[in-house]
Amino acid sequence: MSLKIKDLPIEDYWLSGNPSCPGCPASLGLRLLMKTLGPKTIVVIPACCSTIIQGAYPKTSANFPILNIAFAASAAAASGIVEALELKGRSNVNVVVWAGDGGTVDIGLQALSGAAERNENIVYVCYDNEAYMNTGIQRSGATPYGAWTTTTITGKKEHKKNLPLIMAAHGIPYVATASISYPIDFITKLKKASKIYGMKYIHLHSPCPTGWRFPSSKTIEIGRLAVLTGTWVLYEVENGIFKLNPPSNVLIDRNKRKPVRSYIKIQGRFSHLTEKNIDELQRYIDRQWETYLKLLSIGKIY
Ligand SMILES: Cc1ncc(C[n+]2csc(CCOP(=O)(O)OP(=O)(O)O)c2C)c(N)n1
Ligand SMILES: [Mg+2]
Repeated sequence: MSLKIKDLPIEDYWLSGNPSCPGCPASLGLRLLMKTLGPKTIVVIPACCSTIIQGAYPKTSANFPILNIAFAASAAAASGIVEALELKGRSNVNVVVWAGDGGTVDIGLQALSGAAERNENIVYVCYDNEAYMNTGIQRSGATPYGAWTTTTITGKKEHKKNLPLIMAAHGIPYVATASISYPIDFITKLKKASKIYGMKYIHLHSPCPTGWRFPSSKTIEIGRLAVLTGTWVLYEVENGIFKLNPPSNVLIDRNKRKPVRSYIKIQGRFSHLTEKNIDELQRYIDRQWETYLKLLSIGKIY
């Protein structure tokens, strides 16, 4: 039977009244994560918006243990916690990394790759708001082509780095993509990941009203459009088996995908795009889908 939101406990470990921006996907994601995994969870958070929205010492919005760590070091720090818990014979504690895209696809990548290669028993969640938001909306390796940021004022020239597939190339037991706009899918993947031994990687697409320049009431709508246009694809790679998840599984047929225009037209960060830029973005999405269709046809990719 599939999970429902009402199956989640009433308890909140990520407390209300925290200083996140209205419509913040990081705050929503962390709240869902803690409701799903429960209080026997240690969360490692590198420098990012989530460190700020915890609040200033001695007050905090987090009613669970957090290790705030240097930007590049979260997967290494989590590896250390896992080893210490194993030495103490404590096997019932989830060790989770909750990191932004900058802290994952750029600066934290070597620590993450090392932990993946060692198959450390960690759930690593990257909440991807597609820029370095905390320090003022600078571009990251996860920023999409064409997007305005304060360091790409005429639009980014390069496409987004495909980190979930890079993680799959490590051959780890579980890789999944998720979206803040599909909470049941995210929660189901988190639950599954917490029961698997070894390295688990979940990449959570997280539309940011402040950085993407859209009204704070539209976070969920924009995340849905990312998926329905095929710009963000929901899938899992479980023990090497590649599988598309709903609703991405019905978007195999290109005609069922909405045009990328319907996703970008409501975001200020794309307002300067020319027709040529939009075509380039659409072609990139179509090329990505060709890759996913090939992976689907192979089935077991490692
Ligand atoms: C080595 C190092 N370089 C730069 C910084 C400054 N810094 C802190 S948070 C941050 C941005 C983090 O971006 P991301 O990981 O995407 O998380 P977000 O802020 O978007 O939530 C930067 C550049 C730092 N703390 N340490
Ligand atoms: Mg970010």
